[in-house]
Amino acid sequence: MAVKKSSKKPNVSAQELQAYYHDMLLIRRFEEKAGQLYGMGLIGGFCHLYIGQEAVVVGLEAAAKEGDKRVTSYRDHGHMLACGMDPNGVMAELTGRIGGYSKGKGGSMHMFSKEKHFYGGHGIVGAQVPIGAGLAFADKYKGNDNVSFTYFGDGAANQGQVYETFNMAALWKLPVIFVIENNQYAMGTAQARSTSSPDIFTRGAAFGIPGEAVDGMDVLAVKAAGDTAVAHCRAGKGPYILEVKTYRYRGHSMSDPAKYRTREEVQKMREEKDAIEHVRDLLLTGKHATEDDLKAIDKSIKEIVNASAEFAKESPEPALEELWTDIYADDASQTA
Ligand SMILES: Cc1ncc(C[n+]2csc(CCOP(=O)(O)OP(=O)(O)O)c2C)c(N)n1
Ligand SMILES: [Mg+2]
Repeated sequence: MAVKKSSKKPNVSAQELQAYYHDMLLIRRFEEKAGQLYGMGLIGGFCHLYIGQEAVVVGLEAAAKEGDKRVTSYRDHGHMLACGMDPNGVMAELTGRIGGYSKGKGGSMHMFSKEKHFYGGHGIVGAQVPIGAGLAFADKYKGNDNVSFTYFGDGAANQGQVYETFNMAALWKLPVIFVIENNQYAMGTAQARSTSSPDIFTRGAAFGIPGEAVDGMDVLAVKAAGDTAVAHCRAGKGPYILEVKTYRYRGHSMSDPAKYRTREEVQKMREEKDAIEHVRDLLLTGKHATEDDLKAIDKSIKEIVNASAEFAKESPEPALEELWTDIYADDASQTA
């Protein structure tokens, strides 16, 4: 059983690097806009921003193929955008409008896309972990080689259901990648105050599940680790754990004053470790893009994000009758 700290890096093309830059910046700008709309009172309820963690989901999506599944927690907007869901539909859901992915009835934490194989969006800490194993079970049962990316946090990694899931996933050799997004805090609690051992990636050892720790501020390292994990799962060898070390710049949710850490700590991460700046540097120093190319990417992203905000403001609120729809499934087909 391998438990190691990863330092592999893939060879990537200029196009791939530019795509990572684009996708990470789209998430960041989209979330900044969501933060603004929240401040203006246009988004109600919970809103957990992913800013700072963009390299995790973008690196792993680069290792995915059509038909792979993904499921995550409430900090989910980045995952939706990275797997190709429509920014308009995500933003309109945030503002509670009919044009949103759940017709405005789900909000930030409850969006889904069967087309993109995105299974939420879960507000209960750790609840998505057994669901991720269930998705992997379905693929194994059907006999394809798809994998399930099951994301959860460092805090969720202390939940009992995670270990029940590890047991079943190992026993049945399910193609599930357990992605622990270790952003160092669970709400206001630092990892050292809640977690008995710092190396969460070793937690599968008792079940024979290999794990590795990855620098989550380096999209290339994440992509390389994702490739390893995916190859393991597609080969029928069972589950794999990736502990991706990352950092969130904003509060736990929009209502968090973040008194449990210093401004200097956040500033230092932003200045020294920012994942988007890292790719920007790689693109410029490697002459894979010019300043003008990057400006053009920034401009196109701004247009997408502004359009999504406009769409989200203009889309009507759901009609009252929608209270009674989408409660029970009409079609419980086993073959879909
Ligand atoms: C079962 C359950 N317990 C407690 C909560 C309250 N809660 C919401 S988020 C959170 C912290 C989770 O931290 P982590 O797993 O590290 O994820 P992060 O927010 O850092 O992405 C807690 C305790 C909850 N939603 N569900
Ligand atoms: Mg956390």
